[in-house]
Amino acid sequence: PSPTLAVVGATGSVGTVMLELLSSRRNVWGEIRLIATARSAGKMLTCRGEQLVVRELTAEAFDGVDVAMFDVPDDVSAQWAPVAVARGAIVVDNSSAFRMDPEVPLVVPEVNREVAGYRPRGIVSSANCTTAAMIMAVAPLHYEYGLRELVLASYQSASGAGQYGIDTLHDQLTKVAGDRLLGSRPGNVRQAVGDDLGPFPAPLALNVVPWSGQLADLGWSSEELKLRNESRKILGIPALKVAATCVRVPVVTGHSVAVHAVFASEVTADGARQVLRNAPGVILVDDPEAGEFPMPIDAVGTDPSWVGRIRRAMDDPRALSLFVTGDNMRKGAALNTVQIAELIAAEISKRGES
Ligand code: 11C
Repeated sequence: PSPTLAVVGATGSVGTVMLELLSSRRNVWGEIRLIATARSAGKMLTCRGEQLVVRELTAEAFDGVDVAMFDVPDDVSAQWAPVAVARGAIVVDNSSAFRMDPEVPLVVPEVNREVAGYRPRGIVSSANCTTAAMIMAVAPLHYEYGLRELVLASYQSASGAGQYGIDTLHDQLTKVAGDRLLGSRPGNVRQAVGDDLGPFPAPLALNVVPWSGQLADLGWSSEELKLRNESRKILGIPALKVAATCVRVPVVTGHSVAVHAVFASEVTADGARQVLRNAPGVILVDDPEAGEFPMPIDAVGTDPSWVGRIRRAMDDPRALSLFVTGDNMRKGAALNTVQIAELIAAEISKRGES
């Protein structure tokens, strides 16, 4: 029999994309069970053309489940993933709760699928959305040239902060539309937007906000440290030098990263383009003359990381600058999690055959 899948957090914005993907990808699952907190239990959602009722998150909900995908806040994952494992499920978790646990593999299948099988805690973590988009482009370049250092600046969309983030951005855009003086006088955007900043620390409409996540050590944000720690773990370079600045921009969906990567050996822009043309899950969009750049408005709703603006550094023959954009709800979240779950489904099915 095909394995049973649970989707925990099925009613959230990433959960919604998970159900779309499960409806459109090759069907490897038997039963699909939708699970959410008590507030959403009882709702009906469509998956694979079937109407399914959302069950409440309880220990019993995991009975008979082979693989459970979690997209819930960190504290909910921390509490409930071990419960699902105790009930016999393998958990694929998209929160940051377990990503840096040495006994939990952190997986981006195109890059390090081989580590997904070693999971002593029964949990596999899916990478942070900004890391996932960026690493898809950087990993193949690392295998070719030997990565030494990353300097990153992110341009993260509102949907990284969930439906609340999307709603907040749209509400603010409505408030600022039409007034042509907004943005040309100090404070007038803040005044027009008002006090409702949603999940962001400042108005996002007509602005960029150099902040995402929580305050961590020495002024770094948690999101910036995730980029550093997760890149090191996924690429298996524990001492990789990484300096990241994470910035929220008024984009609905699609996280972008400006990457400056320093390698052990000399690089060429054409060589890098060739590597990326052949890389799985990457689309090369690099023709500035024709106005073709990787941009969130084009990448939204697609699976790959879009890469372009590839240049060799003027002052260092071992360094490349490039720009990456990906749909943070897909490769950055739902898609990567579904891909990992599919790897495990294949493992289970193979075991069943032997
Ligand atoms: C954001 N990247 O854009 C965050 C959201 O570690 O999975 C995802 C947080 C995470 O706000």
